[in-house]
Amino acid sequence: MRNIYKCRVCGAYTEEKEHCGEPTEMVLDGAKRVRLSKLMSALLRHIPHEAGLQLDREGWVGVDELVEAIRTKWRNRDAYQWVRREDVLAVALLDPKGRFQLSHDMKKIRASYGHSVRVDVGYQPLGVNELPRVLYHGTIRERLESILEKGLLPMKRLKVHLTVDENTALEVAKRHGKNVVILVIDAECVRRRGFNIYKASDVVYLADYVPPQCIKVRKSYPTT
Ligand code: HQG
Repeated sequence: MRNIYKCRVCGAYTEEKEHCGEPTEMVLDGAKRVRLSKLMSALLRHIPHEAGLQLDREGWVGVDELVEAIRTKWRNRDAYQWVRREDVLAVALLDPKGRFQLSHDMKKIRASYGHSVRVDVGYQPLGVNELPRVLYHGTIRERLESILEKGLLPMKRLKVHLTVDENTALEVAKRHGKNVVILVIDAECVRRRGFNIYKASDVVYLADYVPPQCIKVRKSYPTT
C-alpha cells in the first residue's frame, strides 16, 4: 500500500506528496499502513474480545477505545506503540476497498464487511434497479465442485462476499491458493430466487447465499 500523507493546508489525508499546492506531511508509511489495517480488520471483524473490546450491536466501537486497546491490551501491543488516533482515521478514510466506516463525528468505527462476530450492520437489500449486472467471486479450483453443487455459502462469515471488480476477485482468490478460479454471479438471478444482495462498499457486495444456478465459471488459471 502507498504511504499516507496529510495536507498542511486543508488537513485532508492523501496518498500524494503535494496537496493544495504545498508539500504534504507524512502520516504513515505503506508497511505500517498495511499492518494497522490488518489488525483493525481482525479486531473489528473477528476477535474484538482478544483486545478487551466489545463491539455494540451494530459493530461499532469508539476510535479512542480501539487505539487504547491496541496499545495496552493487544497481545502484540509492543509492536504497535506508534499507533495514534490519526493513524486509525487515515487508514479508515483512505481504504481502497472501503473496509471501514466512521461515524459522522469520527468518534466511532466499524468494519463495513467481513464479520464473523454476530453484529447487525443493517445492510439494506438492493432493489432490482440497484443491482450490478454481474458480480465476481474469487476462489480456488479445489472448492469448485462443492460450490457448484451447494452454491456459495457464507462459511465462517455472516455473508457471502462478492465484488464488482474482477481484479479484486482475483486478489481474493490468490489468498486461498494457486489454482485460482473467478466465478461470475448473475445478481438478478440471485434476487429472483429469493436471496438478498447488499452493498457493503463501492467495491464489495454481499449476499446471504448464491444458488448454483446463478454461477458461471469465468476463468480458471492453470497451476504454475
Ligand atoms: C468458499 C476480502 C466450498 C469461498 C474479500 C471462499 C472479501 C465454499 C471460502 C472477504 C462454498 C470462504 C471475504 C461451498 C463458499 N463449498 N467452499 N459451498 N461456499 N466457499 O475468506 O470471499 O481484503 O470467508 O469460495 O474482498 O474469500 O479482507 O471469504 O474461498 O470481501 O477486506 O469458502 O475478504 O476482503 O473464505 O473473502 P472467506 P472470501 P479483505
